[in-house]
Amino acid sequence: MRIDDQFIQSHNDKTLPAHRESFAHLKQRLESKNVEVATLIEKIKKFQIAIPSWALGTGGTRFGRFPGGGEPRSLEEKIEDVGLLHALNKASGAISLHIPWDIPADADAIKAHAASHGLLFDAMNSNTFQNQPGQSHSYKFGSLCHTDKAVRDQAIAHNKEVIHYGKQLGSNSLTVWLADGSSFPGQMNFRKALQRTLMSLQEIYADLPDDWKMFVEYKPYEPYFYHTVIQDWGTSHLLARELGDKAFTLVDLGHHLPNTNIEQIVSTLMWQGKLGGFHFNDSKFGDDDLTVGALKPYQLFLIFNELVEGMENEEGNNPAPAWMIDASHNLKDPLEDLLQSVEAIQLAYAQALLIDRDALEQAREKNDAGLAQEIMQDAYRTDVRPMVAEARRQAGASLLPVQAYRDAQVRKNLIKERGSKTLSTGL
Ligand SMILES: [Mn+2]
Repeated sequence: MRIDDQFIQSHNDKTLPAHRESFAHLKQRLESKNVEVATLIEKIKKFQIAIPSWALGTGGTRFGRFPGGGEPRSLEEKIEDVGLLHALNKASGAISLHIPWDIPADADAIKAHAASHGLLFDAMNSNTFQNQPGQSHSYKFGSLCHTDKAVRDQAIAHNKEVIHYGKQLGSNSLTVWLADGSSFPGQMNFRKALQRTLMSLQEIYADLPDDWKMFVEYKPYEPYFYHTVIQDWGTSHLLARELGDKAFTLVDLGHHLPNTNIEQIVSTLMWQGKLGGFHFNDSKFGDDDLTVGALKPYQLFLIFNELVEGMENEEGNNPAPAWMIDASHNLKDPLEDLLQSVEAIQLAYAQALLIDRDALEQAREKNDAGLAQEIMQDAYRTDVRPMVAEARRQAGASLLPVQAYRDAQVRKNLIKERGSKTLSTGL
């Protein structure tokens, strides 16, 4: 199924008068405060968030999985699903693949298929947290950190294979998330496990093309419950520093213990030019992988405040981070959920762009905590939905992506095309 421009246009026409009125009102209010609305809209239009191939089907918990039907059965269909999202919001112009779930049989054909939907290939993801059929060695006790060199070599070779596929597709980055760790005190030598991980990453890094980046993701617990080898941003940053200029830390919102000040981590990494990528999701307890902005939109705004500061700071040397949603869909329609996530990201970004940075700096210099809060919350409490909708309209996207998705009866059509009992590869 494809959604064409004509559908978007006629769907927009229905709500255009109401949109124009609310946008004009917001524009007037912002321009009275000397905000350059047209400039902000251009920034919002350019902001693209990659969709991971594994978020397109029903996820699950360790207790069960309740598929909703019409899920993509192949890499081609995953690309088509992201194409639907991109047609609706013009902000999901890239797909992030996972190997071995998404091995392209014919890379040129896959590339052309993606291009026909206006999509590029974002970071490639390796998988050493599962054993694959026919695999010689088990990752039960780790991969890049493993005590047995043969297991480490197998994991290194796999990552090199992922780079190989990525090169064929025109990707330019590799994300390494390791499940490696231990569940019992005393089980693993912390220092040796980290040293072995660094040595393994160095071998993968040596294979990285010059114009590629390596993102090292961290996570404090799970699937192991006592320790993970790369538990926090400091450990990831240490590895990225040791590896070299092409290696960066990747921050996943869900990979923090409760109440961690994630915005501060963002600030520090961007100062060091080492924030490579960002995985968006939301959570209440742990790595819940819920819809972005579903629970803590203010935290998301505070994070975007630091991201904007890092991106727009003239002294900043942080390369543009790679943005991706990393979520799992157990209850909601995955595509509808992803549309909601992208919109939440756009809203937080737009609100952060509204912060009066000069006034905020002055308040900070004077240690005026009250005024600083007023400035931050004035931006956060501005309803920027008409501005984000206008950015979408100008980009040829839908004013109301979720409503348009429903009105186009996308899921019903996908079930008709693919069947009600489909299994997305890898899930
Ligand atoms: Mn992640």
